[in-house]
Amino acid sequence: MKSLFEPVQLGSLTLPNRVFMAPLTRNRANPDGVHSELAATYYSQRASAGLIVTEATQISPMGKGYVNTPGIHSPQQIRAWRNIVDAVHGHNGRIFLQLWHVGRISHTSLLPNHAHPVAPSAIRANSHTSIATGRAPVSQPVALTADGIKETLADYQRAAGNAKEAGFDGVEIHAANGYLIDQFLRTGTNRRTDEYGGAAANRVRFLAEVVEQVLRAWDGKRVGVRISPTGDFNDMSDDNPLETFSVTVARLNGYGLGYVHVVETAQNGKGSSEEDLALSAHLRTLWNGLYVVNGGYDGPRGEEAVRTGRADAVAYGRAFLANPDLPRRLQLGAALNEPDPTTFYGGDAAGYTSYPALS
Ligand code: 8OZ
Repeated sequence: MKSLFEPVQLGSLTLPNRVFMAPLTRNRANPDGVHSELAATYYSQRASAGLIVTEATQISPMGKGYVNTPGIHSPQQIRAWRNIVDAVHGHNGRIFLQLWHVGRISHTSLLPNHAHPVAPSAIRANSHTSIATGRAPVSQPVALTADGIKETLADYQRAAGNAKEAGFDGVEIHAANGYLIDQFLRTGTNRRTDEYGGAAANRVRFLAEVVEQVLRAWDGKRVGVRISPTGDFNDMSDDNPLETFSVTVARLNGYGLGYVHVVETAQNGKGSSEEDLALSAHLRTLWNGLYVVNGGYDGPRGEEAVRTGRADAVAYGRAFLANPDLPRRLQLGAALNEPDPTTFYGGDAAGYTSYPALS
């Protein structure tokens, strides 16, 4: 019988427990996507996680979709991340960078020369983002050309190399929540008629090529992929999630990756349905690496998922945001600090580095 509080091996990396910190967008980098010292404090406070997955981090200027999110494409950004990684390692932690391209979920005011966002197909999302002046509907995207796809893949390769330069222990490819890779995967956003569209085997091609770029810099076990098979955030839909994501997971099996990280909730505020959990349980049977689940887990449900073998690890978002010492609290069954949604996105130390650990 496994427990949340037992170590697990991720290639050559020993994770001391299976309580992961989920990626959390916090919008506290500067307008150039460079983190401050405050982020080093925030992440190092949470170093007792089995694994920290950073907030989503844009691989290129075109990959940005929200105000004040960090990047991993400029020397200043890499230096700032290096400082954060050093702080986490100084507290005996392990940290993967989440590689992000938002695709159509962006706004012309955030992009170089007010460019339109790029996507597999020119379908605008019924969705909002945050820009310098506040909340705004996302802009009309343009469909990526064949050359545009090649350039984007090259951006992934550079960003993966930059993550290595910054000293990260690995990277997680963000293929969830309605961003660029997910837009390729699902039928609602992919109407392409070339080899990147149509059958599921074609829709998964872009993700597979991203993985291949990332593997030029990283050993497979140091790479995870995050998917959200039943997520509807960012106006997402798919005609057949079972088929789409079975083909996705089967294709990923060929690369010897460290883990898949499955967002099990639709993010419509309803939590995980029986259907969400059944699809996740099915994908687990198809997958040959570690299986990480996420979405509204508390301590007992997380422990049960690991004990029953439904998951190898559980990623906690809101709970980790509000409890820097979450693994210890879950193990003790201690009370948890309540997350404050008014300080999730943007702001300063309040609601970021201010949550107390148990004394
Ligand atoms: C919340 C706000 C902005 C971005 C995701 C990167 O859902 C995000 C995100 C979440 O994956």
